[in-house]
Amino acid sequence: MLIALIVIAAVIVAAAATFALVSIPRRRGPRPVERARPSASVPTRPAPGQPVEQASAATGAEAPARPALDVPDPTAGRLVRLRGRLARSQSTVGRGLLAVLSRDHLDDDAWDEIEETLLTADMGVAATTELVAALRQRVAVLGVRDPEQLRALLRDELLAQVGTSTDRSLRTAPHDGAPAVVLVVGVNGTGKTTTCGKLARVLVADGRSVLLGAADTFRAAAADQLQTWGERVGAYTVRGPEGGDPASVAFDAVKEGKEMGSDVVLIDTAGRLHTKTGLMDELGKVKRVVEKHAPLDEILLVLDATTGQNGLVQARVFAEVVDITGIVLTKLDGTAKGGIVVAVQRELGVPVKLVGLGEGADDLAPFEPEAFVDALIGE
Ligand SMILES: Nc1nc2c(ncn2[C@@H]2O[C@H](COP(=O)(O)OP(=O)(O)OP(=O)(O)O)[C@@H](O)[C@H]2O)c(=O)[nH]1
Ligand SMILES: [Mg+2]
Repeated sequence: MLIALIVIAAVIVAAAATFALVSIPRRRGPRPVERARPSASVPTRPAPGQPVEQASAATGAEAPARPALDVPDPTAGRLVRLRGRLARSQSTVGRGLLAVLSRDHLDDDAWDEIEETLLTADMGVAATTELVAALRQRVAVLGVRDPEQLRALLRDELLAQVGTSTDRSLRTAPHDGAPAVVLVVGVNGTGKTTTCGKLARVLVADGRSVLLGAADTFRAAAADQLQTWGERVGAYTVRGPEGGDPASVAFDAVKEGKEMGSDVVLIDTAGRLHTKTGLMDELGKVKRVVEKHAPLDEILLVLDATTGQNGLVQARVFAEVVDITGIVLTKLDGTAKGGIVVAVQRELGVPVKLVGLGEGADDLAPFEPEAFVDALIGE
């Protein structure tokens, strides 16, 4: 009996041990380390034409569940849709001007008030003087007193100052088998990284493939910020080690963009004070190094519209170091000084190509003079 019990117990122990061996997974070696964010200047990248999600799966790493890609708003007519954001400019500039213009007598004081309103809106002395002289003459010659006609004349003169025939298109079409290269520059906090992110969305909405270059190597957070924007629309980000050479990241980004067959390479740079020569020299170097691949297609200067005249000083210095091809005026939603559009174009002889009208992902609009002036004076 005892022997039978011992045999049964032995069988049970053996069965339990076998079960444990089969059901408990064996670990070979240490637990795998979570895949670190790439820190080399050229991280593993998707193959040409391969979407970013597939590329990370192909690396063999456990790909984290990616949220579905955003579908950015279409870009056509964005400024019309966002015109409400210019409400502060509208109430001070547009309504102010129309209120004076519809007085019974337009005497010298009234014209002085009109001038004052335009100057307060940061339009600048030269443009204001021109506009007031032209408007005054037309009102006198035509003897216009009807508010609707006065409004039409004001619209005409504002449009003449903003410029309707300027080419404001962004050169973002690939050419000679290589991507278009866009460099984004400006002082600290003007909205460069946000603009790169929003612009990537604009380009994706228009059917282009985009690669981002995080040439702001001062802070790791800057590259993270850009990469987050990119991931939302499937744009791959080339980044470098913190404190690394921004010119080499920019160079690598263009090289990667060529190899991946991207349409556009969009390079974000660190904010730099226009008064610090070392930083401005560094920017010149970024430009020269990228141009070893090919000339830059666009150099966009990002200006914060709320900084007024100081923005013009920055614009002047940046234009001396790199050849600015377009201006992005950000934060126009937070200011009554919409006239800065006119002043900065006059200052640089370069068109405003994009305007930032809020912190939302699609609050960046291609600049359209008619929509802008209509928003300014109210329809
Ligand atoms: N209201 C408003 N805020 C904006 C706009 N564009 C950018 N911002 C905000 O401005 C702040 C600075 O934006 P960033 O893109 O980080 O600026 P940056 O130029 O890259 O800054 P640095 O890299 O530090 O020089 C953020 O809080 C943005 O959300 C805009 O058009 N309207
Ligand atoms: Mg930035």
